[in-house]
Amino acid sequence: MPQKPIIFVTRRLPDAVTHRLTSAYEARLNEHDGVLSPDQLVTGAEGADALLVTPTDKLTAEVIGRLPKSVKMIATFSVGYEHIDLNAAKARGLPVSNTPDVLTDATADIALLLMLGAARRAYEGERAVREATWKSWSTTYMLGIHMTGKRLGIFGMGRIGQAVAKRARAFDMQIHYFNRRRLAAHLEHGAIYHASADEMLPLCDFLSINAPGGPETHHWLNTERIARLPDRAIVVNTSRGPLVDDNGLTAALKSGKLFAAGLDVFENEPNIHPGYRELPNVFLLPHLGSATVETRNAMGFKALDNLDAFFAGQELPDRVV
Ligand code: 8YV
Repeated sequence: MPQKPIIFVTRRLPDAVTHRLTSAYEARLNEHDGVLSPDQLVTGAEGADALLVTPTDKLTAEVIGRLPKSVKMIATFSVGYEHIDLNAAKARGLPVSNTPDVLTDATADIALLLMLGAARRAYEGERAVREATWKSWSTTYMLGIHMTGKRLGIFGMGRIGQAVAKRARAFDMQIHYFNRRRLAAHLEHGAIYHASADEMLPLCDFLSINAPGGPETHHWLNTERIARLPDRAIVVNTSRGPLVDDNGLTAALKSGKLFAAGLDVFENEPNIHPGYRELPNVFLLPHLGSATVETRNAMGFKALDNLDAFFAGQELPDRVV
């Protein structure tokens, strides 16, 4: 029987995924699930035919350059791939796959949770009940901002942005969007396209960030852009933390320029900007966008589909490079 390909798996995977992985491959697992250093990534890859990685693995040009020759493919357990230097992978002839589509709904659900949580003061309310500081019902107690019927701006109208829009339409929101390219008319469902994100910002009672990370969008939401938003706007981010300049956002939440924010992703996770922890008007989640049993299994299976295709000599279904 031919030898099974060796897969170096950098983080622990859901059980169902590990089961399928280990029946098809010789899997080198990270039982402790610790985040691996560049040296550990290189050492762990010794003799492996492919890597199954996650966004906590920083596959810089330097790390990719040091990978052993045995490595022939990289599959990432994520839709985002800004943690992989694609040019370096391409230069080495290493195909890279990701896991689009299967996490779209789960991530869009979290965006809506953040919008409601921020607008309706879910964190403050939860805390008041738990800490018994809630004394009595009153007509003016803990008033939030109405979401139904408001204008929502979506920065990045890819799969997840469109799924956010679909959900927001159920709240009768008027959808505005910025995207590098305008969507085909049948995908817009009435959403209003803006060729300039800066011109869209003054119309956003709510702003949802759904664009990919990377150098092009680094600190996109900065103090100047926040100033363009209407006063008391609400910002949510389910894409990548570095799209937001944390100093600018914390200052705007503190000053009251923004009513609230909802954040599932942060620069330098999990060591987030300490200012957020102090603010009552930010609803915080620990990168749970795709964190459902169904979604994480589907992401793992998709990564395996790509590895299977590669080792069968077929085209990768989700090839990034
Ligand atoms: C994942 C994500 O949970 O897929 C992505 O790009 O950001 C998340 O939803 C995370 O990357 C873990 O693999």
